[in-house]
Amino acid sequence: PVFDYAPAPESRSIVDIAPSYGLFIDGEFTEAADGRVFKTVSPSSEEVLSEIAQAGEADVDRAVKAARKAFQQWSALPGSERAKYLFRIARIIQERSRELAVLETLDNGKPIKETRDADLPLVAAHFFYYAGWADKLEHAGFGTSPKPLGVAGQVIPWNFPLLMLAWKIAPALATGNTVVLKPAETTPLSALFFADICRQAGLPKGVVNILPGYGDTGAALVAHPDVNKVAFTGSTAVGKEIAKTVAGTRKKVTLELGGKGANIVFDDAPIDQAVEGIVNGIFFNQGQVCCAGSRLLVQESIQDELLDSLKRRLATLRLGDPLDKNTDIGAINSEEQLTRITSLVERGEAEGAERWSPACEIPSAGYWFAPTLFTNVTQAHAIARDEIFGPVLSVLTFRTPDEAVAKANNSQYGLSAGIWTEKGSRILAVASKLRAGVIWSNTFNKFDPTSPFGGYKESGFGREGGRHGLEAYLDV
Ligand code: TXE
Repeated sequence: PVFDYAPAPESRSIVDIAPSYGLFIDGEFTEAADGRVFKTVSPSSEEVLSEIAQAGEADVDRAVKAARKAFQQWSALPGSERAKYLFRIARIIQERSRELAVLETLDNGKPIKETRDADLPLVAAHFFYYAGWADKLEHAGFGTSPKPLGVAGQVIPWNFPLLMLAWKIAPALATGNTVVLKPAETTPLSALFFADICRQAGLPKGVVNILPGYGDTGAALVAHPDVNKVAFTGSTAVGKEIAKTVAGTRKKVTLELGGKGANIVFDDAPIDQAVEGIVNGIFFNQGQVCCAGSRLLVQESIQDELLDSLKRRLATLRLGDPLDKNTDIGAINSEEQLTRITSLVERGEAEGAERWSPACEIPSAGYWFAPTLFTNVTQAHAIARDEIFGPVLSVLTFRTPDEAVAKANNSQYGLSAGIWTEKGSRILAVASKLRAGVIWSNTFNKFDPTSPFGGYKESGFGREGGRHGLEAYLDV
């Protein structure tokens, strides 16, 4: 075979591997060409977790060259061989999921309950799912012989560091592409741990390259002339810049950007279940979720009853140490993000909306924001239009299904929506009129690798996940 499985090195602990973290290029951890480093801190304590090599333009070039070289052989492997590597990676992720969950929680600030029970199982599931496609691409509905694009330049955010990595890397490798990925500057650790997993799985050198750094590193990667495909998840502002950079080149691009999801609750909805869905919709990951249900649209006749139950439920949420398995609300990922949330919330108050939070103790160190509810919100308010990306819910009301649809669609974004009602016919009627890439009914924030995900309008374009997610990495 072109590539033989390298013997798996002994599994090492986070403590052992942390000091050796560098850029991961051509199968090796290495320093940046200009020797630059940056620090990553724990958002819940502000302690420095690690000092990380910071990739510059020369490193981007080196990584793209390594990925180009590896592409020749990786793309020529039979799909069944590529599948073996992906299955192997998926299994190692499962075996090392406790270490990964702790590392992700330390670096991101999200509760261990979430990294352990949501992020990590989904990460492994994505690799298993796309491993299954690797030898069946002829049957994916894209013609008899779809071809990989080449080198994929991928830039990911900090809200689901490993999961976004899995969404990007698993389909790219399954389809025969090679990858250069830039994790977010505040959460590079789990991506580097993943690099170690690639080594452990014996993945051929250069197939996956990881370049920690800031926005300039991402910009250099996107602009590199030998990158064939750009995949980005992040802010709408940066997404637009990237679209400009790739315009006029032959690069393919997918953008997964912001959102302002409407969670629509009709008067016949089971209230307790809806309350759980609302809480999950906006307080999961401290609301730092692109498809968060950040606008609650409640039918006027049940507003009082629903808000009473919601407030009672919010009073039971536990905010604090993300490594405590009973914690519901962890830390905000960075000081910058906390500042953004705070300023939008202040704007909401200044515009006359009514602010409410349950009593809760905020730790003295770290970046924290209490669960927050805004009532008396109108569509003109900034907190009803702009993505807050924090644990802040804006409550609006409606009287008729048509009004609910009109309000839900009155957004520059179109990523997610939720519908709560006992009537199946109403779910179908309302869903068919909503301009949102994912619509949940009687649940929220449910993810599965088999389902495509992506946005309408300024939420981006292209789909990730499912069979559709293969297309972004293929010439068909
Ligand atoms: O995003 P950025 P930020 C939204 C959310 C949040 C806001 C700002 O509303 O409050 O964006 O977050 C890299 N070329 N979302 O500032 O800057 C950057 O290094 C190439 C929604 O963190 O877009 C990081 O790796 N890359 C979202 C990634 O882009 C560039 C998730 C995201 O950072 C770059 C995150 C450039 N010019 C934020 N500038 C979602 N859709 O889930 C930065 N980057």
